[in-house]
Amino acid sequence: MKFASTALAALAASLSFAAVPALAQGAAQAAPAYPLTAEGAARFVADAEKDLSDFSLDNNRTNWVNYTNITEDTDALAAKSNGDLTEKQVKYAVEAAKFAKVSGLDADVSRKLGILRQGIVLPAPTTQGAAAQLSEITTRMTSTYGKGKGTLDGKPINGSDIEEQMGNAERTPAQLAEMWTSWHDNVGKPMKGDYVKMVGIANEGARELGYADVGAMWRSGYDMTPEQFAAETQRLWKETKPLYLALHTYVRRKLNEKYGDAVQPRTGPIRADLLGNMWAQEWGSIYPQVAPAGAGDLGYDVGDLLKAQKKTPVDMVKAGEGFYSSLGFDPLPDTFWTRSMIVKPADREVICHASAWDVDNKDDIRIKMCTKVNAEDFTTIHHELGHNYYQRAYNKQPFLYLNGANDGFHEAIGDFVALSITPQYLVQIGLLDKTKVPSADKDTGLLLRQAMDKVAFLPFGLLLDRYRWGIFDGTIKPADYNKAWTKMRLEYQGITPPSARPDDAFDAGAKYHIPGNTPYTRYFLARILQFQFYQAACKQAGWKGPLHRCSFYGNKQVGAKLNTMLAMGQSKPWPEALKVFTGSPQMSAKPMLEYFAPLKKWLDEQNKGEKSGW
Ligand code: X8Z
Ligand code: ZN
Repeated sequence: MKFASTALAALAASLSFAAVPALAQGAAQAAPAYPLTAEGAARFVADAEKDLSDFSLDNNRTNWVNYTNITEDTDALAAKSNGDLTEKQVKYAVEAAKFAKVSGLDADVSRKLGILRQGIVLPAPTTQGAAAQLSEITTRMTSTYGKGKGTLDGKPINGSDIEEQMGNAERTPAQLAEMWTSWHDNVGKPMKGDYVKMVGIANEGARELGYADVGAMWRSGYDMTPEQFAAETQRLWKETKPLYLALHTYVRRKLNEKYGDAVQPRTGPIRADLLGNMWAQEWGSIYPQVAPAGAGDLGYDVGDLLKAQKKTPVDMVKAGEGFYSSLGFDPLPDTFWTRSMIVKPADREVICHASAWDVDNKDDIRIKMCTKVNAEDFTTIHHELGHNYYQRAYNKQPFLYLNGANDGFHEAIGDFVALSITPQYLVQIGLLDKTKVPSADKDTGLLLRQAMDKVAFLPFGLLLDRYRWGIFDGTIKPADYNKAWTKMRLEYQGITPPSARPDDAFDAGAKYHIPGNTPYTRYFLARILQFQFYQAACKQAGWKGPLHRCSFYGNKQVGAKLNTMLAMGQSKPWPEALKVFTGSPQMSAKPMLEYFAPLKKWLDEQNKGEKSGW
């Protein structure tokens, strides 16, 4: 299964988390009749689990080949395999529903029935040919995204290069606007027709399975009711929103000082293309432009350190592996190094958006990235490896439990580890000279640098699915797709496109997870959870200083405890897994707020007299 990005399927396990759609028919032999008894349910679950498990190896390989070499042929093969998977998944979901009222079910059988019913990312109706049609559409969308180009100075530029250039401080506002607009026009707009069709088919599939729509299905995967889950996300956002607003106000003022009123007014929303990232989801690459004089000069940038030592992408992955090894995890298998795609191949089209795979659900773990030597990708490597080590830790679980405690956990592990990339840690691994460790008076700068990525992301992490929930439940109609997107980007993030957008655009489609159909609330949850994990690990390690200076590098006890949580996979409700590592079964924003508390105080002082909000 892949965890990446794309979406798919869901079922738990295996398949990729990525975008691919699900499966289907294939095993079209007449299903054996299972009596509606506890024993019948147990037999049904065992057979379904075995069939899905057997199918997954071939499906994973097919998707890997497609994602790392996009051609008409690999598209066709992937569409076929994923269509077959969807059919299978739907068949089992329908069957699983029949056992809903059976009493005396074994606890694992009951949990697995729930996973079979709920775990399809994009269900197709059982109508002949529907799964195949859905799969063709989703394959076309992901491959279109993978091959997408924008322009810079009128010349075509591919996805991973344009992402890098959006964070390049030397680009002018005109160049940033050109890249932003061309990417949204070229990549998003052409897929709108397919997206509308996809929503119709998948919603029909969800209704056949007894859900109101696909969004309701997505909200049902959290060991609580969909309503409770939506309320949880709202609670966490309410708690963290003041911190986001403070950051927004401060960054807007700095951009106004840099660019002047004509480009970035002092009040109102921030121009989306000025924030160093195509989607304005993380702002860390413009840190030097907003750093306060004195306290903001950290004296180093991880990307510059890597470049100065001529580190390669493979070196960066080795450094990531080194962190996990220091916690006591086994080294990556040799096949990781021979089978992963670590840099963008020059001779073919690929999906550059980073992902992590476990092709055989055992130890054939791999990453797929178009790595650039910079700070952002150094963090992303730790993120992807977090998926791989999680996959390996739970590989003894039965197939339907081969997954994170919830999807936010899967996204949080690598990020939590990367929070330990402190200056002192960089010294330990020989990247930073020990005389260059920023002194305590640079704490504000260190925290601001982190907030530019972690805090800035929160509203984006939330709005992507709230937008799709609206599309799936029909509140947002196709004619309003773009207006609604721009409105929500304003409402949540306080950002605005560099120029007015045409009504028939589909700007959301220019973000990988939309064509990829990867549910996105997982990343919002992960931003919160990673600070819970980090605070717990630092406590376990006996850390006494300011939280953000803590690195648990080399701590085998932390590693052992982490492994206990990871090895559970999806076998128990997520609050139990959370409790194993943190001692508490509740998601809480408190650790994140504590981490950033000194920064919040500083931002509030800086923002005196400024108008907050937009
Ligand atoms: O998609 C990803 C990972 C793969 S699971 C690279 N992330 C989100 C994104 O890029 O939009 C990580 C952070 C948020
Ligand atoms: Zn991820």
